[in-house]
Amino acid sequence: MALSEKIEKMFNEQINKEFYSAYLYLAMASYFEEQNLPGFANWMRIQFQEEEAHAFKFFDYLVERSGHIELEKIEKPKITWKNPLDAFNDVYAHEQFISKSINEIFKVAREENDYPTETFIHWFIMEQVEEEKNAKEILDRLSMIKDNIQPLFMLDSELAKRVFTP
Ligand code: OFO
Repeated sequence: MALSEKIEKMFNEQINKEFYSAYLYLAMASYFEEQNLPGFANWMRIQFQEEEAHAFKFFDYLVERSGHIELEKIEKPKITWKNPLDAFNDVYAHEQFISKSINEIFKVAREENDYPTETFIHWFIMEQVEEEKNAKEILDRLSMIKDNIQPLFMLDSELAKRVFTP
């Protein structure tokens, strides 16, 4: 079964969105480095790697289904934030946006009876549950921390332990 033009277009757009996500988190990594919060920066660097891996999953699927890949320009991300809370508000909002985009692919795959695509996208649906949960947990903790330096540094040390698990 050939991939429909609609699905092919959505996958190409999703590759771009995943690379944009990677770029956004890399921008946040540099912001946190400048704030002397290396743990937060580490968390963002790992997030960058995860997003790149996501983009490649879509890329490889297009290759497997003999789809045409068209790489578009990656938008320049925002480069500064008011504080860590502001940055994580953006992370959470961005992940919600990505979840909507993934769900839309699932919906179209269903409408088109494209079972392989529907199956492929299951992994991403659950990954987005994880992505939103991770962002929300840190966001909630930052909301409680407010301007208290000590707990902020404690959270920074925790985030320094994150490792990349593809
Ligand atoms: Fe690719 O999950 Fe975040 O954006």
